[in-house]
Amino acid sequence: MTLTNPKRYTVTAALIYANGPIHIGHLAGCYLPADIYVRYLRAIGEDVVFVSGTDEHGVPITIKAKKEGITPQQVVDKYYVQIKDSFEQFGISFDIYSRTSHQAHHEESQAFFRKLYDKGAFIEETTDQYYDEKAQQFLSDRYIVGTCPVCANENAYGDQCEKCGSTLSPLELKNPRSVLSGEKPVLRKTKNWYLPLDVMQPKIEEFVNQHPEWKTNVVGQCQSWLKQGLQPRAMTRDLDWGVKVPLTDVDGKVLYVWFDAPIGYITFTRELFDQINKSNTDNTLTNSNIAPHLNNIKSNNWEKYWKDEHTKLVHFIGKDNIVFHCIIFPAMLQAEGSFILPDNVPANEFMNLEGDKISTSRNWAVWLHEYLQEFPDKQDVLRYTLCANAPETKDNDFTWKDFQLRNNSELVAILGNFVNRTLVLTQKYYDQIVPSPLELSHENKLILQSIETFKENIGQAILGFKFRDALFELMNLARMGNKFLQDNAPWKLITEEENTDKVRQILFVSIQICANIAVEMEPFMPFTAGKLANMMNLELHKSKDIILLEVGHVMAEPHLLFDKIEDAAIAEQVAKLEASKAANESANLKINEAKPAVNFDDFAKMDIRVATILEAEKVPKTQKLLKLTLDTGLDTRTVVSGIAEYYNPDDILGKQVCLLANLAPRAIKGIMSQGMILMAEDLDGKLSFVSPVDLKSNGAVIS
Ligand code: B3M
Ligand code: ZN
Repeated sequence: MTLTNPKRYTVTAALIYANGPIHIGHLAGCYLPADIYVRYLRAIGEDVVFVSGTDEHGVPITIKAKKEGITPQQVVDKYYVQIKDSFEQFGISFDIYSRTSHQAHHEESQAFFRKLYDKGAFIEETTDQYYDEKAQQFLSDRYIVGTCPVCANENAYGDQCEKCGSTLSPLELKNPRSVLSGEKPVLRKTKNWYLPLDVMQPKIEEFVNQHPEWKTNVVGQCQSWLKQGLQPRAMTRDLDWGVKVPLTDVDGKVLYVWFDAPIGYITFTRELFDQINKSNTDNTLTNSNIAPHLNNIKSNNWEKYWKDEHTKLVHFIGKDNIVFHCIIFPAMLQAEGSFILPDNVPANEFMNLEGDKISTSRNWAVWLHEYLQEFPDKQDVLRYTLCANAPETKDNDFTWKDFQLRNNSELVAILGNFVNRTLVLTQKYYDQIVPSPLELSHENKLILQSIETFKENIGQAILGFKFRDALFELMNLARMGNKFLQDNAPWKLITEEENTDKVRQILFVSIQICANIAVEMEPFMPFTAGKLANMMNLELHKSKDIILLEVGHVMAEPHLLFDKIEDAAIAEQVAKLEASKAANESANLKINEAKPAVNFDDFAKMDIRVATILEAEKVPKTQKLLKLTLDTGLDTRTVVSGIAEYYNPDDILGKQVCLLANLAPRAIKGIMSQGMILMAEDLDGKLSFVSPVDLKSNGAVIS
């Protein structure tokens, strides 16, 4: 049962770990749909706060710090700024973008924990946990990897298998190893505080069952969890990075990151209101992490947004966060008792890239900060492509070809073309002034009325979290406009005196379609909407009705809304991805292990000398072998060498090489080989000669 006619909305977007930059998968999965939803709510005048920030605790942060040889604080400081800036430039319109490392958040989540503790909501348990003796540290969550008991993926994490999506606990992993040292961990006893989700299950189930309207993928995951039966889950960890457990006599323990992170939504809402209220008294908005849309924040009390049952709480997340937002966080909220529960959790599936899973470690991603540099002023093209192709019901694929196609044959050819023709013709015939249609024909009236239907369809789809459908409907409005212009061809009619009335009507109607496109496109493509509104001298004011520009309204100079993206720009992006694939492949090659030490006498037994290749020919019926005749300084001799795949016989004549001259002779394919040419073997197995630099005498000894 969804809240009908909510009084206000609290919309959150997942608190991403501050351990790396944002990529298109994050945008498509969570941030773009959230932003479209919120922008639409604002446009229709709703009371809404839009809250997000970075998750700065948890093992992913500390692992990144170890890898880079810096402190966790340095990691989160670096990425918070980068992430916040890219979101801002991409037009994600948070009212606040904050951080879980703020003192206020530590206090908020400690108070939350304390309240549950005092109510007796936790069970205290001493259990065996994996411990890395070398690193002297308990291993929770992502500090431990091993084989997934469900799908046999060898690199499953202690909390989750990314291959099959199973949620795990470290003790379930087969062949566990420590991420810190690679060693097999041992078991040690430690005390932690658990939420008895098994006992809490009936209430959680009741809550989930109240929401059959949630997206199928979300309901599906919840039901499969509930069916398996919930297990008690530890809400504390033996770690030194995070929010300290607010109890006496507990050292080296912090709150589980999934306990404190969702409380961040609450902390940040409070922080937003603290700052707004403060600025009302001293007239300054000092903190750069807030950009409140004050017209749409109609109360000055944060509690209205978290404790009033007429508030609709919506969490936008990616599918890997479903259980935490639909089961664990609601269970925490139920146990606490004073907060509302989420009304909807519209989780998307994953966006892949060029047929392959997006991966930070393999650098297989389109990074937002790079995109913004390489395609400045094209935020909306990416917003459009990601929304048109959003992974709403299943995983989807982003390709650069599709990006180009969507820009060139949809944005440029349909939307841009329609708007441009309308505005350029109006400029040409009527000096940018909305012409009087006199009396509108029946057909024209119908067209104007149909705008209302488009508008309604778009709104319904957005409120139902069907953003692809909504965008498609917006494009249909542009398609209708294009067809209307094409069918009526005002550029032909204008030459005939008796048809000038018709031309005025056609352009009057087209202008109205353009104006409504500007309004309707704002949630999806806010930059272009702003550009179009400027060109039409139009304020994108809040209105539930369609807008009609008055006769005589003067518009500004028209410019192109979109331009074509050329093949070269796309080829550059594809080449960049190919380079990262190649880099990965070579990084995956393994260096051979070191051999045991030898003493000098062992080495001195080898008679290694410089020799020159006099003749070379392929050994018949073999792929790999060359028969070489060598001048060794001592003699002229034959050596068979497995290098035919790497060298042409003709190319190596006269080449100096190094020869192990006293290797016992042996017959290879019927040829007596007297020694062995030294070769360097590259990591990919490719062989190349080891040759003396500059030396010319055969028989020179290598020692
Ligand atoms: N930081 C996981 C993630 O970045 C986690 C989300 C928290 S939302 C409260 O995907
Ligand atoms: Zn698995």
